[in-house]
Amino acid sequence: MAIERTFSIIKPDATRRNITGKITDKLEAAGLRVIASKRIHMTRDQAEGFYAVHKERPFFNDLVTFMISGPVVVQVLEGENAISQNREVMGATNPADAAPGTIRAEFAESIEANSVHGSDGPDTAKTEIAFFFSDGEIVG
Ligand code: IDP
Ligand code: MG
Repeated sequence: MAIERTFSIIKPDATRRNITGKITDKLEAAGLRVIASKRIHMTRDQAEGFYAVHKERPFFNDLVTFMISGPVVVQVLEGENAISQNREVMGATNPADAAPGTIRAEFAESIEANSVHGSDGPDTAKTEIAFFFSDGEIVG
């Protein structure tokens, strides 16, 4: 098994409800280690850049507006198979489809306000980490 790094966002619906600790607890219980973390309020430009891959999707504008509606916590997570492990503990995009015990099953409000983001593969993990963190901010 490989030690990997992945990128996570605790989204504005979760910071608003003051459950960043509860979500981080789920990540840590799943064997993921928080090796970088900061609370930021994204600009529209940043959110549009981060989600550029979804630019053609019908929900893009609403998603960007949601992501800048409040602060978020961006994190780098490290652990065995961190990318798939994080996706597993996050649960399905739509909380209605998320497996019991997952973050989205327990905390998400809707398919949009679904509490967490997680990278979907090694290439996106690398790009997304570099989008928000410099090497010196990551302490493994
Ligand atoms: P993921 O976060 O599970 O990887 P993606 O398909 O990459 O899901 O979508 C990115 C984000 O866009 C989702 O987490 C969610 O916030 C939002 N989103 C996805 N599908 C919909 C939708 O059908 N309506 C509204 N928002 C959506
Ligand atoms: Mg995605």
